[in-house]
Amino acid sequence: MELRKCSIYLFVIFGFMVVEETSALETTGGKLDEIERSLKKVLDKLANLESSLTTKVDELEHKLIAKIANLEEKFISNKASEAKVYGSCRKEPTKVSGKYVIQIGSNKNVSVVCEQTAFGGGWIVFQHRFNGQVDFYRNWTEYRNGFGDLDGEFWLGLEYLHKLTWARKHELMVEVKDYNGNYGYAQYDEFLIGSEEEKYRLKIGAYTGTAGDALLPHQENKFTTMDQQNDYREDGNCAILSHGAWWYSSCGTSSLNGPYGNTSDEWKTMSWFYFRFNRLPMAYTRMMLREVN
Ligand SMILES: [Ca+2]
Repeated sequence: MELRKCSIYLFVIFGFMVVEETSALETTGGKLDEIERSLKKVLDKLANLESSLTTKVDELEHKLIAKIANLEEKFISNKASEAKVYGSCRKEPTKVSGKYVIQIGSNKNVSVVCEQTAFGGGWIVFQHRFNGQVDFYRNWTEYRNGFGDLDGEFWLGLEYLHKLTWARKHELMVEVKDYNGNYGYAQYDEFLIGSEEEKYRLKIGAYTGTAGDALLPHQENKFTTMDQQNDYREDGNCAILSHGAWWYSSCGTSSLNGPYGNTSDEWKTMSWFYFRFNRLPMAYTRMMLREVN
């Protein structure tokens, strides 16, 4: 009897425990459900974030690629414009007169002044005088290599004239203006300068213009400087007699590298005889060459 009672008690106690345990489990299950829902919400949010981040990253990537392509293009075009050096003022596409770098001879880049508008443009200026600030009484080496200031008065150099005119056919333009403001020009349809061995011999074509053909008596003459006499005068050096440097004959009808200044001493002038049939000085001279097609 006692044992039976005991068994009942135990059974009841066990029953209680089972009930309690089940309800606890039920509570835990609810919580788990809640946690699961929260987790799902978090995961959903993460998925949203991931997709919007992916979109943003894609957008940025596209922008970056476009920027890099743009920069690359700019860099290439800058490099191309920097590297683009033409063989003459005529080939230079910019039609503004001024200083340019052109290629003369085998890959030599030289700064020159281009006249890009007067007489149709495309002219390389090789002599320019207008204020007397540069001394033109110079030796052979200086006339060969050039001297002066491209922003002012200058002589480009015989070696460049030789290289240019031997590579391609050129024409010549000479401009003069006297101290009364009278202006004239002389154009020659061919201009060819020999090598240094040939003493930079002058060859000119047919003349047209308003200044007179004062180079005609200098046709085929060699260049003469104070230290290198290649003229035909027997009693002296025309470069020294004229204080200049030119394709002197004996000594001839022009000397545009003579001394600058308004003087009545006909031997000491920048002269162009056939302009006014005298050797009176010029206040302005400009000599230019242009390649011919
Ligand atoms: Ca002589």
